[in-house]
Amino acid sequence: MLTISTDPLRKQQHPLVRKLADCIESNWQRYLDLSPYQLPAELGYVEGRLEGEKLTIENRCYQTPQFRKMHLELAKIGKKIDILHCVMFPRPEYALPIFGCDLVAGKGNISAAIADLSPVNSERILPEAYHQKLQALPTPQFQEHRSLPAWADIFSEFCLFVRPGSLEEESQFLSWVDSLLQIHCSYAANALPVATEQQAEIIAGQHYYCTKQQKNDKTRRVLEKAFGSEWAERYMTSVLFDLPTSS
Ligand code: 18B
Repeated sequence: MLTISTDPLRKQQHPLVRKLADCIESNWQRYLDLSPYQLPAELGYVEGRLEGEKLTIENRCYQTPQFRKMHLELAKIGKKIDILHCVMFPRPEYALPIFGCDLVAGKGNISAAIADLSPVNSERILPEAYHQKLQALPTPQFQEHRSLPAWADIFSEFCLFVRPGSLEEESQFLSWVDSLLQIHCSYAANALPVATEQQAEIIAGQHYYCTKQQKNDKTRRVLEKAFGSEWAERYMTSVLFDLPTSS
């Protein structure tokens, strides 16, 4: 078993970012058989400067028999902003949705908290087992839901995009993500590979997902300001949302 050690950046981050990172990793450890995943050299830990503030990025990346890449990224902009980004990309041999989560915490408050299990088959529907389990969960209650930008047609009907306004809402977001991960990781651990003919459809669905995520200007702008536009482009297409290839 691969043991996950805690990293230094996490200790300095917003409590919800920290708890969410711990929650993600404990679900990974509990249900899946992790091995390391090599990110492109020199992109594991990155430092830059953004408007006089230091931008630090720390990446953790694993793979398993079912997932080609499980990426957890923590970023910090000076004392101002903490970001958690996480995506689990299934291997094309498995008809599994993509788990994705992004949390942007400003000074004192969380400005954006989003989590989803996004279907990537041509019908764009989740497996029936997911549907049933997600529907049975208590609906989380938030004062402020945020509306999705135009590129975000990749998300499922269960996508949660909110601005948590209290500790109570923060813990509701955390337990919602914990439930998504339990459903997803336990199902994935027992999933069987699909027929070879179906893999092209899965690859196309993941391509579509990545191409859309690469259109997130808010993410791009943060990276561009600190590292320049070429670097941002390379980072978004090779670390955050790299396209799958057939195996
Ligand atoms: N993202 N996010 O991951 N993004 O990566 N994120 C923001 O309050 C970063 C994902 C998503 O309203 C914002 O408006 C940086 C995944 C959506 O137009 C900032 C990194 C998902 C929005 C960042 C990062 C995802 C959003 C603005 C690399 C979903 C709203 C915060 C570490 C599964 C977009 C705000 C909009 C917002 C930044 C979604 C600053 C730098 C996996 C939908």
